[in-house]
Amino acid sequence: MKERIGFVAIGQAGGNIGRLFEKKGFPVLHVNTSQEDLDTLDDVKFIYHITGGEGCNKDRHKAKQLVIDDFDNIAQEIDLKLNTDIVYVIFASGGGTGSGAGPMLMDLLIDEKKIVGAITILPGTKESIKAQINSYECFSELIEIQGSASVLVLDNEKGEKLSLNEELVEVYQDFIEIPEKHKSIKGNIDKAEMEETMKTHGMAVMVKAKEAGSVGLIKALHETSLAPIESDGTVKYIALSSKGEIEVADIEKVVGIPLDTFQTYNEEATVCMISGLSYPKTRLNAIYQKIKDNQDMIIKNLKATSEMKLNADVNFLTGLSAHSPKQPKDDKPKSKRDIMSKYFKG
Ligand SMILES: Nc1nc2c(ncn2[C@@H]2O[C@H](COP(=O)(O)OP(=O)(O)OP(=O)(O)O)[C@@H](O)[C@H]2O)c(=O)[nH]1
Ligand SMILES: [Mg+2]
Repeated sequence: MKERIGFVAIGQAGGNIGRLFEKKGFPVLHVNTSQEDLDTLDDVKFIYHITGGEGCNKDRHKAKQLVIDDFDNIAQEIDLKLNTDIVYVIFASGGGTGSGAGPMLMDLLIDEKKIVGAITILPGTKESIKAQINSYECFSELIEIQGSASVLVLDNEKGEKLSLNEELVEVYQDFIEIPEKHKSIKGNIDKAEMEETMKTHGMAVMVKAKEAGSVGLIKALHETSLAPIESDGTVKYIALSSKGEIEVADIEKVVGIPLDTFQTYNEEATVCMISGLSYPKTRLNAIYQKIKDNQDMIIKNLKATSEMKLNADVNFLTGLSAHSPKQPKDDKPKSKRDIMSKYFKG
């Protein structure tokens, strides 16, 4: 399965996670606006420095503009380096480069008929207001991308960043290996079922439980370092290799009733992917609330250095960016221009 899945790792966090996937044997293209950040990835194979980029210092607009201006080269690089069925774009939502470039790049690649999922990261609750604002804006774009495949959301509130990276890549790798490694007369999961689960739109979780049976899996779902599953019952597929007997009905009580369940068995650990979930509303609402709670202070501080006004709601700081967007050039196909324009609304 590994050769069927490629990763575009954007920004610092994307790079850190991408490098781990590369070590596991997946094809990875590392993209950044900052040459300095790319220089920290001295052991990776494919690197692309976005033309004209000098880092984005948490400015999502800057990243978007750079992607617009260099999209043809980025797309060409992805075609050359990642000849895979599915592409996952990896980016933190709280920074500038990955957060700004990630959703728009996904949208543009989907327009090229690619199957595109994402691995993204929520900032910890104690991170800066700027990180929270970027994250909220990033998710508001991500949620609008109707044609995307599964989106895994790491939650930095759940632990130390680098350990979270390791954990995610390990469970991802274990999941991908199910068709090759786990075979049972009681049932198998084939590659088509794996792909169906991964290509499904919406948030997804992947967990691993050493403890056998339903109890182990339910505990893993509660303790996951991915964003928590909403209790609204939205779910499409469960793909599961169980250690011991797992009653799907027990899992349905936690995640809702899926359209289909693919199940096989093994003796080491339960590995499970659940896809077609809704986005982490509760967590995103808390981010929104934190921004709102601090809005007066932000406005006051920004007014002290800028005469411009703060826009309401989602595009919290639009207009205060030092970089007002240039419209995409006319030489791009209309669908691309429409997508690009969408990311500069507000
Ligand atoms: N889980 C995890 N989170 C990370 C890692 N590195 C940074 N972060 C988080 O990612 C956010 C910052 O994003 P970065 O990836 O550093 O930013 P960037 O995309 O390089 O963008 P700029 O440097 O602002 O241009 C913050 O919320 C950090 O906590 C990492 O390796 N793992
Ligand atoms: Mg960076």
